[in-house]
Amino acid sequence: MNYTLYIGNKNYSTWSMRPWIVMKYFDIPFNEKLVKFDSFDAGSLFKTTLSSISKYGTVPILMDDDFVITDSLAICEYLAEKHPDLALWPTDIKRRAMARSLVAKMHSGFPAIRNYLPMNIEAEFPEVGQIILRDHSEVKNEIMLLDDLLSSLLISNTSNQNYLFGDFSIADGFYAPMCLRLKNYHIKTSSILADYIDTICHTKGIKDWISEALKEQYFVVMDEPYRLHR
Ligand SMILES: N[C@@H](CCC(=O)N[C@@H](CS)C(=O)NCC(=O)O)C(=O)O
Repeated sequence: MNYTLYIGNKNYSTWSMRPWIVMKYFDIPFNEKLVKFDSFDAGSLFKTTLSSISKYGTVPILMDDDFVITDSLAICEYLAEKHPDLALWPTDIKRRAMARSLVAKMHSGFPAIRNYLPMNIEAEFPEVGQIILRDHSEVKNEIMLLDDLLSSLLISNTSNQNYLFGDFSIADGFYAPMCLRLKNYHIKTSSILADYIDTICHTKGIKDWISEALKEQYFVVMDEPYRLHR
């Protein structure tokens, strides 16, 4: 087993962040290949670099020797099966089903939060957060649902670990980028969720992703068209 994980810019790429932090948290060794975003046009450097590896044209991509897996969730499921000793999912069957439901919700849901509050780890946007909440009730509604889903799990947690299902799992890996969005746009949450966001920001692996995102010395014009420098 020889893993290589292809990812996008750490500052922006929520999808890349998920398997990366899961692998770091569980000490699964891998080589990292960062393919910088320039644009997502067919002729972009990003797309042409990926085209020799996968037809899907997105990151993350995991290679296990020469076997290619695309999609953050498929990658995490593959890793969970390859490393059954590591409990990447909760060990109890019902809690595992709950964790998978929650991850499925993140994988295909929360479109308004994704659209209006893109992850940008090195920036703080308190005013933008307020304007988005004022003008887009769909964002507000999704944040209320998110808070409700996560805090009801956290409040019933009897473990001494402050993660969604007690010990850190793939579910936390999937919700970590959401925590960083809420933090950077200064979105007010319940105190239970605020504590969880703090735990996430200080979690092994996630701390490294954040500090490496802060060190990236470039910004992406398609993401921040009005920016002049970083
Ligand atoms: N469902 C995919 C989504 C991956 C995805 O959209 N990645 C973005 C970067 S964060 C990408 O590569 N976008 C290129 C494009 O949309 O053409 C996953 O979970 O891996």
